[in-house]
Amino acid sequence: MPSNAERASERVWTALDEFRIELPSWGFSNTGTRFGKFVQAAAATTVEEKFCDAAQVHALTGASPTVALHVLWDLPGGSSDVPAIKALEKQYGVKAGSINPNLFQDQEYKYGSIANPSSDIRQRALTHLLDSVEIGHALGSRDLSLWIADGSNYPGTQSIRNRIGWMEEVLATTHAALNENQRMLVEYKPFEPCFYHTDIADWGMALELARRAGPKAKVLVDTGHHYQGTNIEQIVAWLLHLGALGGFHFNDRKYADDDLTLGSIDPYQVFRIFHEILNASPEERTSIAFMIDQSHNLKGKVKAMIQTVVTAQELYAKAALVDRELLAQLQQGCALVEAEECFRTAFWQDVRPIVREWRQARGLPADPLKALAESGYIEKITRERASRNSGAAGSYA
Ligand code: AFD
Ligand code: MN
Ligand code: MN
Repeated sequence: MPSNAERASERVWTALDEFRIELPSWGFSNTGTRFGKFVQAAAATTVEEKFCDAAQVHALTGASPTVALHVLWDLPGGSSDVPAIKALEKQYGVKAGSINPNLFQDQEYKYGSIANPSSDIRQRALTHLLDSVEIGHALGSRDLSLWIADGSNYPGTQSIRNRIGWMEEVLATTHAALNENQRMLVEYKPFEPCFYHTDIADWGMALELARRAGPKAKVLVDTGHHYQGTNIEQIVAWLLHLGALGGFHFNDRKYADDDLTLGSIDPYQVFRIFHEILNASPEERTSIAFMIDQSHNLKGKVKAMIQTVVTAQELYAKAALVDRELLAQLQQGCALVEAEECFRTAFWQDVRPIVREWRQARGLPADPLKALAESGYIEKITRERASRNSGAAGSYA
């Protein structure tokens, strides 16, 4: 009969074996805030360099075999760029993951995209969405990841109600174009870039829009897209219960959508979210997309991405330590302190030794950040890319 410690160790190894988290292509290129951008010499300036960096992160962590693509930035030629992406997949050994349409930066989207009062602009947005569905289909990607930045800045300037109906129409038409292996993930965000109302502002709006679009539409939870104090793990439990959780964009925040490193501000919250996921059935878990959505404005891009994946693995390992059978009994019996101790003791445990052991058993470096430092990869890409990143010339994506 295995001891409790052996059972816990087995849960951690199983969890680490299943854990996958997708990398954002935009996390490797120069980004900034609305106040400016600090250009990094080693930042990726082409989609090939993004694949190269993603492949380095996956090689050192073993947990990131896919990279999310932003259609306008990574496939500026649309579907005609698919062969080039397929060649990069083959060359670097990481695959295209979720496809992210871009309905937030072109001038005609000033008053919105799929919620714009102009039917012509809504049609233009729909065409981009349908092109993105086609790109996803051609690349064999499962998820179309929709972030709609639409909204308004002042009361009375737009009909919130009319905009709902316009979004429903476009999302339903987009859903109808999905093939049997595709899904569309509807992301929500309370504010920014709009500051009075955002058309898809919370999980309830995203849920209802997804439901009305069709059965292949699910909700995407970006951990940075909630007001202060929101109980995100409760939202996760509800979406799991409703079969509506498509996945996550992971990052951390102190104040707003800060896109900080996952777990850097509130690791206990990530642990609680991961506990809800590990408490779900294996079938539910396979349908949940774990994706990083962060901008590393000051940290080195590749180093920050490896730090993020390592942190995610450690927090997932902590959540796996929870003896969920015992916890369920304690919760059922309302043994409050015992249940809390059963739960939080797992969070306090230092899992780095067991994660290092797992890494070595899987042929991975025990310390991915140390391995990166010793690899000379950062020095190499700095030499190769510095001239293209000089001054403000650094590309946004
Ligand atoms: C920004 C948005 C949103 C979106 C991401 C990628 O806030 O999170 O998912 O860009 O387009 O972070
Ligand atoms: Mn996001
Ligand atoms: Mn965001």
